[in-house]
Amino acid sequence: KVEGVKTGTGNGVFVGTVPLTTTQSGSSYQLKDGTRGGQYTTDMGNRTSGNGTLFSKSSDSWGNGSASNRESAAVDAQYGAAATWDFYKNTFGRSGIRNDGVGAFSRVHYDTGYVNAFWDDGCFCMTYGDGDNDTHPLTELDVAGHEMSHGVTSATANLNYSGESGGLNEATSDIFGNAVEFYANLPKDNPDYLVGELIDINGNGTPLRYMDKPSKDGRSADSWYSGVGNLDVHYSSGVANHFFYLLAEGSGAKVINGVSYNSPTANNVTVTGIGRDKALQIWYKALTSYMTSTTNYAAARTATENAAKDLYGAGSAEVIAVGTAWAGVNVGT
Ligand code: ASN
Ligand code: ZN
Repeated sequence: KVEGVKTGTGNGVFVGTVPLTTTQSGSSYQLKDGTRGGQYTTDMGNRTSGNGTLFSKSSDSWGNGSASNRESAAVDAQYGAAATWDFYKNTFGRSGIRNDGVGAFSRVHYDTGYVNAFWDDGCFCMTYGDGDNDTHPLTELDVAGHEMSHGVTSATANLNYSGESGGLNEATSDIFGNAVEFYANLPKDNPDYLVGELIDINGNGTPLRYMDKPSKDGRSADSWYSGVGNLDVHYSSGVANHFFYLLAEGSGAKVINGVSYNSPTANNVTVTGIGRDKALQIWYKALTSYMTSTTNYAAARTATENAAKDLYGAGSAEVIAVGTAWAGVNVGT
């Protein structure tokens, strides 16, 4: 009997053609990655209970790029889990969602017409619906990274999922979800500061969220105000998403990978960006060393300033930029 780690080929709905680490078991191949904590993907068969059936077949080539092929969404999910694993490992030295070397499994084709995706700490698993008419699976890479980052937040700062801490929890997922997209840098998924731009979840080609100017979605907050914690956490997140964009890229107009952004600020502040890599290190250090379940926006400013101080030194340009970016979203001015 042959067992072992193999490299198969996938053609996903959103990732395009990618290599996949698979497992050979006898004469069949499984969508299971023995090199990243045993991460695997199952087909829920449109049910909402149980953990589905492991994708398994006689050849090591998966999906055809169309959502009507059941393997295509599974390719996205399996690749998304691998890219998220590699992003955390190679960017922060984090080994899996709980930093314990254990991989999370993914479940696709959950329910019918289900327009969402979610992380669950209980099963330590990721779940994706197939979207409207079961033709728009929620398996885009930034969504995969977003959802699995909820597991990272839960294992670290454990930010309460309501009020301002809830907005910070959601923003952490948008920040790292988009960072996974930048990390993978796929030709079919141009890295950007938009969330869910390929899914067409609104049916008019617009993304779910915008980090440069969150209010472009019609609901999210661009800046802090005293009632911002009363918004749904997916809209109060705008303050921190905007902060992160400003810290990384700076205020004003900019074109990145062919996408145009225009990030206005509160208080007429001009922000000069310090780049994505440093901004990510600061957010991760703040999340894992300083934020707690009750951290609000004022405390997030202190947490990120402390993180920048640890990483780059007191009085460094990076610490100053963190303060300026928060001022640009009206926190702690
Ligand atoms: N997709 C949603 C999210 O991650 C699921 C939820 O409501 N938590 O924000
Ligand atoms: Zn979320």
